[in-house]
Amino acid sequence: MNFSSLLDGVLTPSITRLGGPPKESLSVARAAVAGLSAKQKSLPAWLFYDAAGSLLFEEITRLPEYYLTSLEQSIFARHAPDIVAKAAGSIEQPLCVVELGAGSANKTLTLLRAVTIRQGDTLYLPVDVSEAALELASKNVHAALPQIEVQPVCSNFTHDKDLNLPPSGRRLALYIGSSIGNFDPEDAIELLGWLRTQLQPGDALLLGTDMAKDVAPLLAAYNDRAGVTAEFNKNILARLNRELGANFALDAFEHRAIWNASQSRIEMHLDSKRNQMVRVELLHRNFGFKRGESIHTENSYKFTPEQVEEMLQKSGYVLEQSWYDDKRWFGVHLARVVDADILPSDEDAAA
Ligand code: AVJ
Repeated sequence: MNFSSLLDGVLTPSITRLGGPPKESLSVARAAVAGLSAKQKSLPAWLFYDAAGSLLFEEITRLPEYYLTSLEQSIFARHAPDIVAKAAGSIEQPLCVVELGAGSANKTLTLLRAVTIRQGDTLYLPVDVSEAALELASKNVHAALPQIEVQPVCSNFTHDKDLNLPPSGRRLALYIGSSIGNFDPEDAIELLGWLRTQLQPGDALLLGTDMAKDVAPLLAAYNDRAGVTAEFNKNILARLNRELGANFALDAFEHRAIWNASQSRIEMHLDSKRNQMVRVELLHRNFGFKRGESIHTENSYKFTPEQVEEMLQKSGYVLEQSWYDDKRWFGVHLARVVDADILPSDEDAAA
């Protein structure tokens, strides 16, 4: 196999890159082999977000059916000053803001504005796997709030060891947009637990979660009438065509989004419309699909307030306050990093 041409990335010097140059295409190849060889075929949801997929997701956030982004934004619009004040607490030190999966940072501007109103300026560290997204984030934040110092960090934060956050001062970590919903419960706790190791007691985490609700609006949000979500879903196959020399016929697969009640999650699948064989040139492999056989591409968990509290507590935080929209469809939760000494031990938990 020869991936060398695909691995040549131009490094942007102003961006801190953790874990060396991206072995992006190697990861894509590995994920494709593993996922397409399994009995229940699957592809990991992070594969959605290449340049085309990121644009499609932006388009999804503007769809009338996709309430998540607009409701979260409405919560920020209404409560940002309160959220920031609670995050800072009684402490006089300025807050520094670190954001996991920052993307273009457009959805963060309301919160950042509230921070600057409170303390004049701030250090903002957007963390993202995509360098293109980080460059956009720097531009967007600089244009809207020039007093903010932006220090982008290019990292796949699910794998990298250390974010190297500034050692002093109180930090506000952001993980918004219900991105946490893409992880199975155990993995979500592992991720938030890792984030906690990057923070200090007293630091704050602001977590956005889509809440459990009637099935109808959930299904509508992932089966939009304009078909953008279907295109977003199929982009995962288009990406394998582009990057791995696969020959997926996009019209031979059908977008399917269903509600899995027992797991409290939306699942997205791509169903093969017929018996077919797909060649993936760079893997030197063929993959057979039966008619109706699915590739499971995403889980999007929906939470009760109790589940949010439990997830945070198991990851080493204490939930301090939640803010909701009027329908309680979306929640924004402020949690505090607790001292390791006061965490319940395994024995306590077992007792
Ligand atoms: C970015 C993970 C929050 O799960 O709703 C949108 C991704 N998938 N439409 C979500 C997504 C289908 C989105 N998250």
